[in-house]
Amino acid sequence: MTTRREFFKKGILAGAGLAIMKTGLSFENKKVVQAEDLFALPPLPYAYDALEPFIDKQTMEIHHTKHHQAYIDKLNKAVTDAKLNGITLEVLCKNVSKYPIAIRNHGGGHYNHSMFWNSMKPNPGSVLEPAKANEPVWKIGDAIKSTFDSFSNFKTKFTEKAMSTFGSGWAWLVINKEGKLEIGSTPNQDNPLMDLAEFKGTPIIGLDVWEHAYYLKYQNKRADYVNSWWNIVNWEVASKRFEGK
Ligand code: MN3
Repeated sequence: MTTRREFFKKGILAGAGLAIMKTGLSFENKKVVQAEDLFALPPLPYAYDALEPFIDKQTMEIHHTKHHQAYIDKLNKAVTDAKLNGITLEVLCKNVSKYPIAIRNHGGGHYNHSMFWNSMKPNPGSVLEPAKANEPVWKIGDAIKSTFDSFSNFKTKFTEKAMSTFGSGWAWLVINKEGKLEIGSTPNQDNPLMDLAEFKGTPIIGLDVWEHAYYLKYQNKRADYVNSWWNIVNWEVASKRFEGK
């Protein structure tokens, strides 16, 4: 089995001679992204088909290798043009109002997708054996229950937010400045870390509601995609983020 570190080293070796990247990615231990030069596509923590039947292999592959890669390529160009090489993704988001719009769009795109991949996990099921119910436990489970009365109520509210996000954007569960869980959304590739965002906080989970995230399998039926996504939310990772780990 190739670990993420080994995978990453191989990526570096493949790019040897280009002298481009030294990028680490770990939402789990709060480092988010450390970029000393330019950004690189983080490997998925599972196979492209691992989220079937909820998100199909083709969507995952295109979303990761084409959409996410395009945000990174354009971000690297924008960072280089603005002579911001070495900036971390988190610092970039928190000060985004000072930078060109390309940095907002593509830096947000890189942050949001990196977080999105890590917010999901496989939960395979079949006609004979349905996927396991995926309810949050750990500290995030307790916090959701105390804030929203029940997981079911939270799910309804989050789903409504995802459904009412007009056009392309993201639905989020964050810790707000009062230290409470809160549901909100951001347009385009904005996120709640951004200084110019209307909805601010520390992201715990984010759901991509751009059509490219679901159109191949679900066409215009965003509700079916959102309902499926609940099966594959990685609550363990969400709880670690919530606990500041
Ligand atoms: Mn996307």
